Amino acid sequence: MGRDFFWVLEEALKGGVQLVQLREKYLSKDLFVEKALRAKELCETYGVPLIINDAVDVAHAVGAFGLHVGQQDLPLLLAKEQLGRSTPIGLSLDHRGNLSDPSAAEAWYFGVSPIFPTPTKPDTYGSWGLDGLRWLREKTDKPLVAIGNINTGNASDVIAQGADCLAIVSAICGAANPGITAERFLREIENGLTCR
Ligand code: TZP
Ligand code: MG
Repeated sequence: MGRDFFWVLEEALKGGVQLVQLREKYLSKDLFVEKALRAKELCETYGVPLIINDAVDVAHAVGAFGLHVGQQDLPLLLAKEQLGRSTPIGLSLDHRGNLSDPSAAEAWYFGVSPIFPTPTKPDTYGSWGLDGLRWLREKTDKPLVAIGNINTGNASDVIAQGADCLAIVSAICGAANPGITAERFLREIENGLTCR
């Protein structure tokens, strides 16, 4: 039995999480909107922006800060037309070739997806690894959000190799104390920055 989502979210926010992305692949639009509205309200209490994954209609309905799309989702350029040019949209890059796609030029940030193989999302194209992340860092100045099996043991390396942001599911949501774990991640980010 999972723990209450909003409890985990609030603990993580108290621990210092600075950006939240809500990813719901199996909820109806109505339930997604309901959850997103509550999440947005909670995030706002902590001054944290909410990004909606792969649901332009939900992002629009709740007035989310931004949207995230993957390579298999609604094309970024279409999402941009629907949301308006000022809404930030992030794009997952599955491999090096995605960087030269027209949509990449329009992305606000790149999800580096995944950095390491992860049981949370087994159906990935492959994984970037730290070498791939370094390659990407040299090719673009856009913010790089690393995702995939990031934990407190590898977070500082991922930052040291050029990631600007860490997107974390299991290591925070599955932690006994999500807040303390979020604080630990912030310290690891600091450690990683000193290694650059
Ligand atoms: N996209 C690439 S990896 C991933 C997603 C949604 C899941 C990351 O989850 P975890 O548990 O932090 O490895
Ligand atoms: Mg997707």
